[in-house]
Parts: sequence; structure tokens; C-alpha cells
Amino acid sequence: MSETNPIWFDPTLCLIGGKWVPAQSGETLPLVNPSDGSAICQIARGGAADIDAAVQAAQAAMDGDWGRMTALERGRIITRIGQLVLDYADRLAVLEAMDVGKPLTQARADAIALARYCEFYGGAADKVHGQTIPFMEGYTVYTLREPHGVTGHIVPWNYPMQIIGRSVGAALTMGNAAVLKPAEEACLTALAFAHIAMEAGLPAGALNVVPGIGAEAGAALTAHPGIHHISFTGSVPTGILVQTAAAKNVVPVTLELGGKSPQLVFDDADLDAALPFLVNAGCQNAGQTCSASSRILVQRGVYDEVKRRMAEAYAAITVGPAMEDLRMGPLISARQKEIVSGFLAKGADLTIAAQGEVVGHAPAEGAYLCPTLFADVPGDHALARDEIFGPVQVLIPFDTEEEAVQIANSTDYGLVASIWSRDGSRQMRLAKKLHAGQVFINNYGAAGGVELPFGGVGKSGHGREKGFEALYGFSQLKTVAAYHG
Ligand code: TXE
Repeated sequence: MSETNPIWFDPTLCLIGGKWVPAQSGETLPLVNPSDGSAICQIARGGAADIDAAVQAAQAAMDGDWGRMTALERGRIITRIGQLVLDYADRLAVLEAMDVGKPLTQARADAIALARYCEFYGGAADKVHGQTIPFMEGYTVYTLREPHGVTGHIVPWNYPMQIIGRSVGAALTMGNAAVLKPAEEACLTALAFAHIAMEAGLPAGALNVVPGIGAEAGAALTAHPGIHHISFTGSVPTGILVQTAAAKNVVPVTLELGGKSPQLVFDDADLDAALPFLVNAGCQNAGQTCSASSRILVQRGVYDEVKRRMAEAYAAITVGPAMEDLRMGPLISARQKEIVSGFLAKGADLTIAAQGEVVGHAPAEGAYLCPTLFADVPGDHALARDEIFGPVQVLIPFDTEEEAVQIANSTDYGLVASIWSRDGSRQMRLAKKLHAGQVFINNYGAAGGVELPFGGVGKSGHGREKGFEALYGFSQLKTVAAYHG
């Protein structure tokens, strides 16, 4: 690699059993920079044979040194990976910005979050305890938390570092050996993370990385009989394919499938506090966030003011190349721009309250789109129900608390929700009523909080990641009943 090339490793290789090797087919895929449409580099086009080799290498690690390590030793390695990620944070941020198109500051925040996952999980490794259970006379009964074995991780392109941290980090912490299939659109930081993990002393085979196309490497991973748990983050249709393939091997899955997360703003809300969260939760990462808040439900008494202030904020948003570190970068790809543009066309009958601006010098080949705020949107409109996964938010007016809950709960999804109100009773009441895996009160945490259990209900998926719940999810409970008289 040349000195000016920010990629400090060979991106065309897979990591299998501690060795960096090309795909067995010898084939590669292009990685495209969404800021200008240019080719970044080639990556391996892994296939079923590479996945099979990776699963075997992972199983060998489970049967070898990695499988014999104590929780304390594993925790030290994961913590050391986190420390190295901090050392590499600036370089990781450049890779993520280039690959995903997210502004440099957001990419750096993702690198810090990756480190934070490693710190949190690493520190927790020896604190996941079993129970002793009172039982019949003459017995001692206790539980053990054991790894599943070989875990498969299919990661999307929107937050590669964060999702690898929360999923692979937790799996390794609990002593599983992981096979990671990053997204074909963005996988530089997955490869970088693997290099860093090896540098930190992770034993060979504990982490294996096979880039490739979803229908090839991804499908091979989910169907492989040597996999004992699958963690998937992505779309609903692909999640269904993953769960179906896993069911054939009776393998547990964690699915995180996005959402249509609402923020409920009541007349008594502190609007000064709410405004930045209302806008940012829709615009962060150009709206390509599983927990993006794409629906803003506002009570009539403050509706006009919220609309006016959000419109002002939108008009000030500038969109441009990731390296310029503006408020927003391009979407991940021309394909994603097409998907989001399709939704914008469906909104032709709606009122646009405001749009941001793509800077004039943004390359025409980049996947840029103006962020758009729609006003007065009926709760049953396609733009108010479907996940758009782009910089689009809808404002929906409501009159009563009951109506707000009904609209909030009316989509197929249930990932995150927030309540903006000073009324404590209402906060508690609605926290229970809202269909969501996470409810924020007077704040909103899109993709934040490594300590906070995270996951959805309904079509947002099932299983919980982050926090100690992730460690429970990446382990299985064994009950030991000893009779000693
Ligand atoms: O998702 P896919 P795509 C949603 C979002 C977006 C839409 C399409 O609405 O517009 O999905 O994005 C791998 N077996 N989200 O096409 O197909 C693929 O290689 C196994 C929400 O990128 O779900 C990639 O690694 N794996 C979401 C990963 O699945 C397969 C994040 C995600 O791709 C596979 C991303 C198969 N048959 C998109 N096909 C979120 N929850 O944050 C693909 N893959």
C-alpha cells in the first residue's frame, strides 16, 4: 500500500484460522466510495468453500487454546482490543468515512463506540455468574453459562464498527469463536478490526472474517451445520431467510431488523431540549440507522412551533463528501439512493416542510440526497409506516395521548420510542404502552449506549444485544444437579 493510502492492510484477503488468505475462487469484488462513486479497492468474494474453512477454523479454536481460556484471560484480550481500537481510532474513522460515506466526526464516534464495547464486555467477562438453586434434600444445584460454540455474524453496511463491537465483541467475550460476514458495500473496518484483534493477541481461529455477497457467503454461513448461533442485522426479508435457514439446523438467532421509531412530543415538552434530538435522530448517518427516529408525533398545541423549528433546522443541513465532515454525507450507494427516492416519490401528495441542501461541489457520481421533512402526514401513509432508511422524517399531528399511542404502535416495527413530556405519570404510563424494545424519556439514543440492552419487538426482530443481555444471549445455560446424599 502507498503511504497516502489509508488502508494499511491487504483488503483482498479473508481471515481464516489466523491466516490472511484470498477467496478460494480467487475472485474479488469492488468497493465503491459513495462520496464520489470512485473505486476504493477490491475485496475478497468469499463463497461457500471459504465459509466452510472459516467454520472449521473456528471449531478448531473452540477445541484448542481459545476454548480452554478462562473468562479473565478472555476479558483481558477483549479489553486490549478496545485499547488498540482507541489507538487506531483516527485511521478507523477515515476508513469508515470513505467506505460508508458518513462524515468523519460520526465515523470517529463509531470507532470510539467500538472501543467502548470492547471495554464494557472485556470488563464483564468474569462477572457473568450462574446461580445456585435450592432443591431437594441431598442436592446441590447450580447453573453454568457456556458458549454456544461457533457463532455466525452477518453485519450490514450502516454501522459496521458499532455492530461488530456489540455482536462479535459479546460473542468472543463469552468464549464463542466467531465467523463474521461483513456487508459487501462496506467492509474495510471489519478487516481492520480483525487485524487489530490479532495484534492484541486474539488466538488464531477465534475470529474469522469472510467478505462476500449476501446470497453467497451470507447464505452459506446461515445454512452451515457447524454454526451454533447466528446474529443478523439487516432487512426484514433477509432476516426471514436467515431465520429460516437457521431453523433447519435448529440454531438460535438474534435478529435486529430496523424500525420506524417514533418520538412523541407533548404540549408540555421542553422543546429547547427536544429539538436537537428530534432532528438528529432522523439525520444521523443520513437516516440509515436501524433506530433512526423517522416519525415525529406532535400534539396540536405545539405542532406549529415544532414544525417551524424543525424546518429551520432542516434548512440549515448541508450534505457533502464524507471527508468534508459536514452535517450529512451521501447514502451508502446509488441503489440505496434509488430506494429512498422511490419513497420520496410516494410522498408526492404530501407537504414538504423543509429540505436541506447538497453542496454545489458535491461530485455528481456521489449518492447524495437532500434531507426532507414532510408535514401533516396521516399516520397510515406509506411514509409513516415503512422503513425508508434515508434522510426523511414525517411530522404527524395528534390530539390526545390515546391517539398518540395508537399511531405510535400502528406499524409492524417496534425498536425504539421516545416520550417528550414533563408529566411524570404520563412518562411511566406510556413507557409501558409503547411497543418498542427501548423507550427513552426526554432524550433519544439512536444507536447509543453500549450498556443498554437493545433489540426489537414485532418485525424489528428478537433477542437483545448490548449490555449484560448480550452476554446472556451469546451463552447458553447449563443446569447441574448434584446428588450427594
Ligand atoms: O439489506 P440486507 P440491504 C434495511 C433498510 C435497507 C434495506 C436493504 O431498510 O434499505 O434493509 O438493505 C447480508 N443470507 N436495512 O440490502 O440484504 C448482506 O450481505 C445471508 C436495515 O443492505 O438485509 C449484508 O451483510 N445474508 C438494517 C446483510 O445481510 C445475506 C441495516 C444486510 O443486507 C443474504 C441494513 C442472505 N440471503 C439494511 N442476503 C438495520 N437493521 O439497521 C444479504 N445478506
